[in-house]
Order: sequence, then C-alpha cells, then structure tokens
Amino acid sequence: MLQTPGQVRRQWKDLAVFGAPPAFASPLHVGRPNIGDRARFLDRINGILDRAWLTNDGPCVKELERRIAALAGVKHCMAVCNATIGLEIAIRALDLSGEVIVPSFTFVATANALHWQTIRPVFADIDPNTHNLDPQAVERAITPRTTGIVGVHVWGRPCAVDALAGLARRRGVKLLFDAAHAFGCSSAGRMVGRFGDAEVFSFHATKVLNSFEGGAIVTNDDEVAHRVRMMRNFGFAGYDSAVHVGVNGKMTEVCAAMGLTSLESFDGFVAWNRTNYDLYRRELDGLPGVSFVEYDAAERNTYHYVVLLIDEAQTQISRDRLIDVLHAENILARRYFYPGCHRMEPYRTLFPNAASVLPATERLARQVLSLPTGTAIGGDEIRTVSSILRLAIENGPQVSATLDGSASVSVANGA
Ligand code: T4K
Repeated sequence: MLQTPGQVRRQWKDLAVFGAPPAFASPLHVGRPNIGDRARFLDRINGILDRAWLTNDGPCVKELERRIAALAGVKHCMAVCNATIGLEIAIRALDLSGEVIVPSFTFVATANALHWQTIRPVFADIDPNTHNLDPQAVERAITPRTTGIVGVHVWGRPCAVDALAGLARRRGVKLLFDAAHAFGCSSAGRMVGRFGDAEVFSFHATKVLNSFEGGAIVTNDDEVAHRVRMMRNFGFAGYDSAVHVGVNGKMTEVCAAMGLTSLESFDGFVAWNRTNYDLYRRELDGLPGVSFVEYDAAERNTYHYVVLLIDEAQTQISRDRLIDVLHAENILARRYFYPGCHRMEPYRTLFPNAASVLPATERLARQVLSLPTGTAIGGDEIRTVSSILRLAIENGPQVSATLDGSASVSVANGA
C-alpha cells in the first residue's frame, strides 16, 4: 500500500527538523517488503496445512529450489532459513579456516559468519567505483594462513568475478560470494549464482525477493552441494546416520510459499523499482555534490537500492545532517554500510589498525545515503522526499549552521 504523498516544504525553515510536523504521518522505510499476490500465497498456505508437511524439504521448498536454480542458471540450489546461516554453512562446506578475506563495506553478517566459526576475517579495501572488493587489495592481504575469499555483490552490482576467480585459482584458495543483494542480477550476461565455488542469496523481508526470512546456497559443484545438503540438516545422510557435523538451516514451507509467490511478481517488483530509481534521478538531477550509485543498463539489475553519495565539500551539509533532516520528516533513510564492519564490535577491538588499509571503505562509509524505495513507495512520495533533499542541499550552509547551533537535533545512530 502506498504511503500518503507527504507535505511539500516551501522554505528551508519549514523543515520538520526545525519544529514543523513531519512531511509523512507514518515512516517511509528503506526496507518495506514487496508483497506479491495474497490469494496465491493463501492458497499455498492452505495446501501446506492440508498436506501437514511443514518443513524438511517439503514440496514448496523443492519447487522454490528448482525455480531459483533455473533462474540463476546453476546446477544446485539449497534453500536455507536465512542468508547468514547460509553463509555459515557454505563456509563449512568449503572447509574454510584460518584467515578469509572479506570487504568491511558490507552488512556485518558477512564478517560474523566467519568469526562465529573462529575464522579470522581479514578486511580488504574496495574499489571506489564498484564498491566491491578490489582484487589488488585482496592479493595484498593473502598470507600463508588464507584459505578463502568472500566477495560481496554490493547493491547487486557483481564483484570483479573473473579477476577474483583467477586470483583464487592462482593462490589455491576458495572463492565464495555473498550474493545477498544480487538475486536476479547479471555480470557480462551471466546470472549471479554460478560464480566462485558457491554463492549465497538472501530472501529476507527487506530484499527484492522475500520469503519472510530465507536464503539459498547455489553452486555448480556436486560435492559442495552434497555437503551443504547434509550440513543444513544436522549432518544426516539418511535416517539415524549423521555423517558430518551439521546445523538446522532448513527453510520452512511457509517461507518457501512466500518465496514462490514473490517470484511470480518478481518482474513487476523490478519494473516498479526501476521507475522509482529513474524518478529519483530526474528529481535530484543537477544537485551539486549528489551522485547516484548507477546500474549497468546492459546487465540484469533489480534497482532495489537507491543509494546517493554525498560529497560534503560541495553540498556544504554533511550526510549525517541530511539524515537528521530526513528522519525528522519520517523518511527513514539509512547509512548502509556505515561505519564498516571494521568499526563495529568485535572487529574494532580485535583489529584496531584495520582502517589503515581501508581508505576507500572509510571514505565511502561517510558518503552513502540509502533512500526508501520498493513497491511501498511511488511517485508522490519520491517527489516529496526529493524536494526535501533539494531544499536542504540548496540551503546547505544555512541548514547546517542552524542545526549546529540547535540542541534539539537527534544525531542518527543506526546504520
Ligand atoms: N550479507 C549482506 C550483504 C546483507 O545485506 C545481509 C542482510 C546478509 C548478508 C544477511 O542476510 P539475512 O541473514 O538477513 O538473510 C536489514 C536486514 O535485516 C538484513 O537482511 C539486510 N542484509 C540489511 C542490509 O538490512 P537492518 O537491521 O538494518 O534493518 P531491518 O531488518 O530492521 O529493516 C529495515 C527497515 O525495513 C525497518 O526499519 C522496517 C522495515 N521492515 C523490516 C522488516 C523486517 C518492514 O517494513 N517490514 C519487515 O518485515 O537489516
């Protein structure tokens, strides 16, 4: 359901951050779930209840796995309860240990999936143009203890998959991709899902395709797939026979039913996102100091993230002050992925000098501003959000100075 269009502001002094009522009566979130056809979903739920088969490789899970594998063009798909557990299982299935190279510019789940298993995440810097791992920085971080690389396709824009694959092969380490953002995206015409030794999708509520909570491990490697299947189910290879240490990473039938229903509307979600993205670009066009994360029109993208980069030297108002302005209007823009994993616990304490090799990560984390999008947001909301941003930036020095002198401003604390 769309939000109310929101109040239009005429002058910068009318902004809610200075005391006016918020432009939106209810919050505009970055991560509102896309909801597909309710009747189809409820039909599926009835089927699940009639069959009394609620989890453990039920028919909805199997159908979802088949369809994800076909869409990603990959041999094996194993659905899991969420991408974090999916990463942990894939890391085990690939026998990673010792040190593994990861970006710090990612959701903290990527690093946690390693550290949780007593593997040391070694943070490597990103390419400032792609926001993904810089293969040269990865190469510099490799030591005799390195067993793998985990690349993250941030915003759904694929990593330098071929360079990383070449590097992994040359240095004899495994390559895993955190593809939490990248279901439905492609690199040089190849769908994400088939790269490295395995990839992991997220179908969390906030992702373009959601199954409430959920994810999938995909791979073309028969042995890896076999190990993942066992590890996802306590290590069982059959009744009474656990042949490996394992965990419970299974997806439930209800989640798979939501995933299947979301898949049926997936093209519509992507088209909606594209329209939103294009409108934001038009509305914010020409604003000094504001640039967009761009998507390659020759590739498949989901346009699920509308991310601005704020160059404070030009806007003369900081990214964090803009967040204050937006939050006061009930526009809950986010700073994904501020401040970078290396500045979050336990990594900040474990690796106090990590920032010295992460200049691009540090710079980007100060600039990113993610705007609300998805099917909960339409043209009216986007025009209002954009006009507020435009007002704040076109009057950047005044807004900033007035906020600096005001005790009532709440500094945004979240990511
Ligand atoms: N790797 C990467 C690169 C990731 O980005 C993520 C997850 C993972 C791995 C791990 O995947 P999962 O284990 O989650 O499958 C959110 C999501 O919870 C998280 O899944 C996502 N990345 C991350 C980027 O964002 P939070 O804590 O910042 O936001 P959250 O969950 O509170 O949701 C944001 C807003 O969305 C809320 O303020 C309200 C709205 N919302 C949220 C939910 C869950 C709704 O309107 N309805 C809802 O049901 O992490």
